[in-house]
Amino acid sequence: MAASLPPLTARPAWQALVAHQRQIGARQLAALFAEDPTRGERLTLEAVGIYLDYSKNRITQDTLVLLLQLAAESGLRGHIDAMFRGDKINLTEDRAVLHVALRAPRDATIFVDGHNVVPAVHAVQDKMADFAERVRSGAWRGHTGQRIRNVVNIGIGGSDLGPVMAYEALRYYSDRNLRLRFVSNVDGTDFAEATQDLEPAETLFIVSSKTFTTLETMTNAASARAWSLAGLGGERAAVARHFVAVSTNAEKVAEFGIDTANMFGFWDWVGGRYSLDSAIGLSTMLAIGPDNFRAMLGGFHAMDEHFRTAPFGQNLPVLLALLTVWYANFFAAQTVAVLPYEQYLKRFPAYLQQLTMESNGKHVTREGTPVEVATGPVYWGEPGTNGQHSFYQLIHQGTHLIPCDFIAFETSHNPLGRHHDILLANMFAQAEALAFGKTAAQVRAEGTPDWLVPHRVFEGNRPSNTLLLESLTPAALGKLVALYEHSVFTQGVIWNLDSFDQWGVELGKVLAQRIIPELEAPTLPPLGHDSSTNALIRRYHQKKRGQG
Ligand code: G6Q
Repeated sequence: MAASLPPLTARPAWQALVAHQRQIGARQLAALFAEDPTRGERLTLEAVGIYLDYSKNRITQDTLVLLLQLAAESGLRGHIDAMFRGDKINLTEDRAVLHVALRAPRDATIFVDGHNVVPAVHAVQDKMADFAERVRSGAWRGHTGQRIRNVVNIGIGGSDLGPVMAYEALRYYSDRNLRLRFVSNVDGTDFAEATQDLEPAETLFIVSSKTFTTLETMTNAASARAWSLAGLGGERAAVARHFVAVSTNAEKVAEFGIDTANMFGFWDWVGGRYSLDSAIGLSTMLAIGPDNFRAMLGGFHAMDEHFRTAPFGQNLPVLLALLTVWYANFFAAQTVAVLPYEQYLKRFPAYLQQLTMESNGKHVTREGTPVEVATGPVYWGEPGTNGQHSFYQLIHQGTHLIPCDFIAFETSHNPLGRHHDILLANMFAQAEALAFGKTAAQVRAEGTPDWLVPHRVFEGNRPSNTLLLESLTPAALGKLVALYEHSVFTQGVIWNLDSFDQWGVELGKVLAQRIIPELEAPTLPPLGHDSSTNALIRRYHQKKRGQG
């Protein structure tokens, strides 16, 4: 499919966009709004419960037409169909990419290698629900007969960021009798702090690892097992009551001492960063209960269907993706700020960092040739209004163009006095200030002395999207995550990337495996690294042995 397409920069729409950008790139948002008083209502899209206002982007109707043409010329329709059909679109790992199957309804059929995967997906979900109910009701007891009050998820990367983000996002729906903790870092501090106030007899560990070989997770799991056994009288049988696993690797799970009856499986066609709604979401389900978890999956599915069926001009993920490409490639914007005005979404930017950057941080195309243009931008952000008191300065007056995604909910789960109005007023105000700024004349008219005027000028013309949803329900979270998943997919299609591999994380892992024994050796072995690495290892080793 992709191989028969002309290279990206040779596509007619690309060339037209280059010319178009030269014409309209410097146009001011203020002028665009002045020309068309309906712009703020026209350049919006409402679908599956999400209202997207994209009017504050540096685009005209022609820009949209050309971007949509670029999507068509990039074969987006074919790529979407290929993903939903279960084709092995993760070329470098020869795998299907079917996170959409994880949220497909029971009666759907999705085939991988001639085999319908949907029944197995639902069998795992049912098993998770049964287990979650038992823990939540107190039917599942610890080794000494005590009720489970603490659940610690041990996992990293895709086996951590989704669960922790979803737990924080849906905390309002969580059972407050269960304390959820997340341990990811191999830094012993993470484990020590997460468990320092917990009772082993009341603590259940979920070891979440697709491969069950990840160094950090297996190191933390071993420490957890030792901690658990030490607190429970050292009986090996205790492990079965205090450890469950989420993995695709039954052999390794059994080797660790976890009863495979308490293992929740998934499949190689679920990428780590796309696994939140697989069994990797077990901690989320324990926290919010199976019904809420299923409602979240319903939200994901609603967005999947929207993405699969809506015409591209009315397709939320496609529009978001095309706008990202527009700024990344035609304005050389290197980053995107994601700014949720919702405290419960405090880990959402961190989650998106992995989703976006591990997916599209690539330097070669699917065919292995160097990319011709910049690919995945750096995603970052913090909840508003906190960010306003720190880095917004640079977004407003710095020299970098930083497109922003503002996200908010019309109602709050914690409607406290004036708080929500103040919160939303701030978000609307920030988008307004970014777009329209404040001219020198306006600043002067306020009586500002001349020497201070340049410092107080806001150039404006800084683009943003605003996403408004009604309330941060489980379904809303599912829709929001799927929106970004499919936006990332669409960007990857335009750039002709394999958005589903992550070879860039390998080299460091391999080098660490070589250095670990060097650090652990009682006497320093001969070192064969570069002089900087050698010196660092030598220094650490000497300090550790008290010789420094
Ligand atoms: C995500 C990556 C990566 C992965 C972790 C954990 O897409 O593949 O972040 O999730 O390395 O891997 P395991 O689940 O196998 O421990």
